[in-house]
Amino acid sequence: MEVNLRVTVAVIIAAACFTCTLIQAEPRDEAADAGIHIYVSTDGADTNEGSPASPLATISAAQQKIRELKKSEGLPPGGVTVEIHGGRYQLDEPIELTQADAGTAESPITYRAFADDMVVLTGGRVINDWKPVADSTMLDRLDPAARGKVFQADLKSLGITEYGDLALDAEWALQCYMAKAHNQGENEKGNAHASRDYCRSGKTVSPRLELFYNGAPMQLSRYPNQGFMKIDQVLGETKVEVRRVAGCKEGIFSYFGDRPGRWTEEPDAFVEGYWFRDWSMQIHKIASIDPEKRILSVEKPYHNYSGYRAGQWFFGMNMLCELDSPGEWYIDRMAHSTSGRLPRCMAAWQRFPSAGVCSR
Ligand SMILES: [Ca+2]
Repeated sequence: MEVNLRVTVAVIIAAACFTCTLIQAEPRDEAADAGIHIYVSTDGADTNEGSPASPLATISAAQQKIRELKKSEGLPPGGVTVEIHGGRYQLDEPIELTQADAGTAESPITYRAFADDMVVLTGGRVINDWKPVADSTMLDRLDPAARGKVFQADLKSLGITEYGDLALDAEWALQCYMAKAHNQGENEKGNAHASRDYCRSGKTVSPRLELFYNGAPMQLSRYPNQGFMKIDQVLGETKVEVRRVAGCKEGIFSYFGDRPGRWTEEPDAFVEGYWFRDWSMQIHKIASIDPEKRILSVEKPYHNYSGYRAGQWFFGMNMLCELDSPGEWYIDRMAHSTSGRLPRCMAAWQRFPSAGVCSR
């Protein structure tokens, strides 16, 4: 969204890949009642001393305070307990506890919710600033039935600048990442080259965005709204045969019907499908569509489990033109590229009365 085109928004949202809730363990740890207590509150400030009347604002500040204590005076008998008051703590980065944060049997370090408070740690963002879609280029792309009912939000203004890759197998990337973290090396199993490459790159798990409202995930816009389309014929050059079932390696195929003809102006469209086996799913970005010949090609990496075969199932996703039912949403990531066509935004059907949360 370097472009100053005020598009925006829509809907609700959001998400929260990295959200957890802290509750008081039962029975209460009596040992943790001894020693030093540091208090954290959403009403606090990191310049405060961390006392009940002057709490810190972040868990990271408490962590730093404990590290400094260990280096200066050392941990006291009974250790240190971080008492976190109830509320929603939005994290820009993960909280990492290392050996530097360890206590001892005599002086343990404990992080816990204060009393019976509900503490939520989240990487998600609340989106309150929804505006009706008014940009003509966006309105033209919307299904007539959806015009006037879709709202948009400017993500950059919310500090959300990472949009992830829908084609990345996030679950596999997570498994890779965890295996590396535990010095188990790389597991070559899996069905997505992109995920392996991502894992090898040393990055963390895909920050793919999701949108939640009232704790429920919203549906990324799709067609059909239920069920699937089907591959008519596969057209790749490299033929494959798996247990007497024929297909091809390349993601090039013809389809039934005319619907994909609407998708040609969508800048960030994907298809999700079970391309060869009904239990092996993969998401691809659409590379091209020939509406006259009814041929669709996907971007590499192609499906790594056998390829593609006639009669298999798929559906289109993340297209503004297919945002045509309540609860669907769409993300425009194109301003992230050099084209800078539109501000990065989310759009969704229906204005929600309260905030949504967008994961990052
Ligand atoms: Ca739809």
